[in-house]
Amino acid sequence: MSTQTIAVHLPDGAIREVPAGTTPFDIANAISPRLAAASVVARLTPLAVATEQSSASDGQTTTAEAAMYAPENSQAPCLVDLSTPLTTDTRLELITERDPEALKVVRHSAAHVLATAVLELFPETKLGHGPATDAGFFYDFYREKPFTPEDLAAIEAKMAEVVARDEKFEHIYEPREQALAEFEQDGDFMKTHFVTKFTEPGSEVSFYRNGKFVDFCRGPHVPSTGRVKAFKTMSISGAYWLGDDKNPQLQRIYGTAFFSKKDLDDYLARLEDAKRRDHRRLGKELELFTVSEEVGAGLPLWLPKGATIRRLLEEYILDLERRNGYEHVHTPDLAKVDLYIRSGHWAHYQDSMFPPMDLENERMVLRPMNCPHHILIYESKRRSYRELPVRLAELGTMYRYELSGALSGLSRVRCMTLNDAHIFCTPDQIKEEFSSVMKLVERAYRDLGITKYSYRLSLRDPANKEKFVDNDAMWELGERVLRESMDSLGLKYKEGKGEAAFYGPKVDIQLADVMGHEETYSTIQVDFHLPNQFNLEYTGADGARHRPVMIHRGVISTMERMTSYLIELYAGAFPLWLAPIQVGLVPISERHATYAAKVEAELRDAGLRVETDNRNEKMNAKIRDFANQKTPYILVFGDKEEAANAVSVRTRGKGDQGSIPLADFIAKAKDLVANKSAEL
Ligand code: TSB
Ligand code: ZN
Repeated sequence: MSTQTIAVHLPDGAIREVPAGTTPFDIANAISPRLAAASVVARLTPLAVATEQSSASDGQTTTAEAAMYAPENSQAPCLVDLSTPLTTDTRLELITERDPEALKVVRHSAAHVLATAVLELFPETKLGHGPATDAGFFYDFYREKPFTPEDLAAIEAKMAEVVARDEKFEHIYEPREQALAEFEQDGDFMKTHFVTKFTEPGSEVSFYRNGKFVDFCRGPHVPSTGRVKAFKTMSISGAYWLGDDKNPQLQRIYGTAFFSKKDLDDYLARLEDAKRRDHRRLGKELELFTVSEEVGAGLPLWLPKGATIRRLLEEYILDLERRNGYEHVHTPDLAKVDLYIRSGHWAHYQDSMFPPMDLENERMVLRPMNCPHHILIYESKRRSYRELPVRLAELGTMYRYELSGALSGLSRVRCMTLNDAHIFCTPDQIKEEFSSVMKLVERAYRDLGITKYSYRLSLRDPANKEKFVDNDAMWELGERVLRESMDSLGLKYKEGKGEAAFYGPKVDIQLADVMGHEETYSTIQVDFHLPNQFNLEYTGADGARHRPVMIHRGVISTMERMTSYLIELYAGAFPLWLAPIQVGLVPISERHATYAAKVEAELRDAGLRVETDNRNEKMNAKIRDFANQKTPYILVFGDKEEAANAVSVRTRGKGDQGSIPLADFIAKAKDLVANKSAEL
């Protein structure tokens, strides 16, 4: 061990001079044993070799560890084991359970614990790789016999033993050629592949050992298996080795891990909740939509009840727009390729478009966006400044070639109808228009019952010239306008680099599902590009020709995506105004069919959506079926109700409310619908 001294800079500004070889754990322990026990890993930022300190101490000895955590004089921070000997001057941060990166380390260590358990129970298994993921971890295994659910339970129990043994994670090195020879001899084809691919000939290869288990791995890891405190195996799925169906089929075991049992339990509860709300499952159960292999992936078919919800959304938003100065137009779903060459879609957005159709003497393409069509409507006559802003809106259907792996129920589809509008205005009008769109969004969210959302300022990635129009001045201006607009409304936002539209920056409104996964719903976009491409003009007060600015905006997103959100938000139990069937009628016996017809007619007349269950079934079975469909009101009636012109009301979530006059029920229901009430 060298007697050389190195300087370790701590986050509070303190500098500790310690002998080279001291570990982050030693330093934590010297500060306080409690800190040492709470630390999971350490973050090192090697100090520049060129700084006075490091050249003075000549702290450039490159050991294998140093090469791992400081490749080629890199000053990028990196995570290392608490047991890593420090060899150069460095900044050091001890990472405790509060740091989200620490969770990744725990999960990666949990993957090693999983592999340890699998090899102890099924020694013939060959190992693939086992990384941490956003939701936990997995490990890929090759074994001829598939793992059964009982095997999975046994593996989880064995993992608990490995954790209880509290084996140290030791970082070790082996010459590459020796490691390869051993893997090859054992038939470890996947490890052989990884070592060959990811390490250099002649190098020392990094491994981690806990107990008898050794894995090719760069780390870092928690100090010992005992630190994997709360974990669970989740599922098994199949995947071909290297994604090639000619290769052996692997079994991927998924698991998750947290710092505490409570965190794990919370996560599992959220997962259950997500399953209960899953719009794809509810879409089937409540007969809202279906997908057919014969039509194709990402092209859902709306069943009558789903189509009702969609129509209600459409009517709602068209009306809101009409009252806010929008003019509705209709334009076709396709156009000539040339239109998109001119707009820039062809150059920047082609990957998301379906390929063109070559016809007799023209090339047509399904539109991926509605903007060019609306631009041509703007252009269809001379425009004066007095008409601006011109707000052209349409429930515009568009087609995007989304990757098949990204498709999901109604939330990500390939044929979608957007609540779209393009506002053509003067530069002076941008902020005011921006603010009115924001107000529309807030109003719509209030009516739909959406309360949790966040704002994202979506910017271009200046390095990506393929995806974004190349015009620095234009991007800077758009970005400034959006920042100023958000600031003047006092709205906080995060930034998303590379999330802009190809023609300009946008403010996106993000909604998260139960698992915290975010998607963009509403969007407001500032565009100086398309008005230029199409030489758009208006006559100013000065009589001269000026160029308008475009604002692209969608208030309630696509009908598909918004419906998926509402299904999950309400777990299928829609507020009265959105429920496909608002009232279910249950005549107690056949004798009451005439009264049923009368009740149904009156409710329909009042604009309510009704269904009568005239089957020859028990009353309770009929009630149960309506309840399973999450019908807001179930009205039951027999002789007594008929004689009194009344109905017995069962309210969703509240149960039997007793008998009331039919007219009173109708008045109440109409009122709740008119107010878009969340309560029944
Ligand atoms: C707002 N030209 C603009 C428009 O004028 C535009 O198309 N913007 S967009 O590309 O951001 O799409 C608008 C919205 O459509 C998105 O914010 C998102 O909510 C929704 N959307 C996008 N792709 C899909 C998809 N594959 N499935 C369902 N909805 C989608
Ligand atoms: Zn647009």
